Amino acid sequence: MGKVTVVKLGGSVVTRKDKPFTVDERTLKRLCEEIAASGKRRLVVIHGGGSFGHQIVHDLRLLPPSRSADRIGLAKVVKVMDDLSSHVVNAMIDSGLPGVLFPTFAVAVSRGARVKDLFMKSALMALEMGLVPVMRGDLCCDEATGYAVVSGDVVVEALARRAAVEKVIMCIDRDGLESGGKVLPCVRMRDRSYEGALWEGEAVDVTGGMRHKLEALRPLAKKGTGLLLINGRRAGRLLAALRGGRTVGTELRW
Ligand code: IP8
Repeated sequence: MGKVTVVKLGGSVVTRKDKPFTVDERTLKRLCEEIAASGKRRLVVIHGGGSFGHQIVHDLRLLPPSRSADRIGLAKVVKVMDDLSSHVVNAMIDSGLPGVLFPTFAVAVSRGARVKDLFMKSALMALEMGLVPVMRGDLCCDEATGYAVVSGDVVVEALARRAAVEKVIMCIDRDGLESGGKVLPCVRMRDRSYEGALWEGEAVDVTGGMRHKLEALRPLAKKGTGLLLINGRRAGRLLAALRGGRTVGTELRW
């Protein structure tokens, strides 16, 4: 089985942070078209929660997890993420990408917000059939806390533990990690020397922002998986990254 490329569509890229529960249709369409134009098909697409998931978890005060949390509230989180996933899958199909959804809630169990079990057989078979599995950050049943909000980056790492992933391209709403106003082309993860380049986002983020993202990806850097942060809001960068060409962004190495 050939190696897989993972594209993470950050929630801050595919939704509008100024408008809760609103998809950035134009950006989503363009990103899907860039994926389609790259010709890559051994792909898994993972999207974040953006102004859908983060907003509802925040509004309904579902974190930290509580045994007595309103069950309708929990169901609403999955429903809202289903809505966002459905936009992603529609945009993929419209661009000629055979996206099929594997909702994380249905295929994963977490323990302390880390993925413990991930049922991958159907997604891997779908990949072999030439389909493009779509997963996401999501609410999960959690062995320690009843439920947890698992970020898409944690799903990326869990997936890479179970499938041969050669490259992860993370589309965020910045050019990469920066120092002194300049994008850092490469950052070493071994000693967390990137800490000074992190920022606090302005949008509601219930899964811990950039710090949490990078922490989730550290084991992949250690394994030697190619990791690239690029700006999904700039046209052409995802396409260049998928083609393996040079583009503005930050490579994460061990
Ligand atoms: O945006 C969060 O996923 P992320 C998922 O990848 C929810 O951190 C439901 C907020």
